[in-house]
Amino acid sequence: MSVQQKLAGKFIVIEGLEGAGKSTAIQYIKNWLMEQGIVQEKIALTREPGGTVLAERMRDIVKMDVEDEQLADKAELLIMYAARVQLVEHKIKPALNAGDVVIGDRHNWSSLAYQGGGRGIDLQLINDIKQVALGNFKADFTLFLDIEPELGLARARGRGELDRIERLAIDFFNRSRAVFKQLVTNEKNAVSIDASLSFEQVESAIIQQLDAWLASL
Ligand code: T5A
Repeated sequence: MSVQQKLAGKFIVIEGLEGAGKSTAIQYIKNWLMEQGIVQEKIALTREPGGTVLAERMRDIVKMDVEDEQLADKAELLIMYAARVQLVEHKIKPALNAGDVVIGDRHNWSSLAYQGGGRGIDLQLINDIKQVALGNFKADFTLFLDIEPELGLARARGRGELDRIERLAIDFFNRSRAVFKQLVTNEKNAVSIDASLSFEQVESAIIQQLDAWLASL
């Protein structure tokens, strides 16, 4: 089987805290795919929450500040899954079925980390919601960019104003990070990358991990 055939229909996800460098890493993954002979038209990029017209509206809701009304934690969780179902059903699955490679900027682990670890919602409840919403659908390969929350938030701050979630206390992100770390330990098709390193070092670690994953297919 050719490399292009091996990669066709694969869903690669990048996860991590704010400012870990996910958007930057997506470009590295895209370049690597093109070096493997995947043409640009066969590479689809998604972001969560978002990625469809309705899911982008839901993204606006979770990011917005409303005076005198807090978004309840479980409402936040359900919006994340509503947006995810829209994206998976309308964008990701059709692209994978057409043989495209999809690179996802965040996916299911973000809900476990942020709403589970950060907000303290029972992880089993989240897994149950995931099962109802998406069944067994999951990433083929996950790259977790691991970063100290302080450093990630400093990078995010350098980019502009922090949003409703980014302004939460550092402990929230420490709890989220702990869940990400647990998830990467338990999943065989996932790797952790030290995102505190330089651009060049992160890029070379990502390429090394992608090469190893490709060799395993
Ligand atoms: N959320 C999301 C949930 O709570 N539950 C969920 O289920 C889901 C899906 C989404 C928000 O929603 C939450 C999490 C988030 O709070 P978002 O905008 O998609 O928001 O995600 P963010 O993580 O906030 O996106 P960021 O743009 O902040 O982070 P990235 O993409 O990880 O970082 P990036 O690549 O933009 O880089 C940030 C800055 O750091 C620099 C870059 O140049 C940039 O300026 N940088 C580096 N600097 C030095 N060395 C490196 N190696 C660097 N790599 C990048």
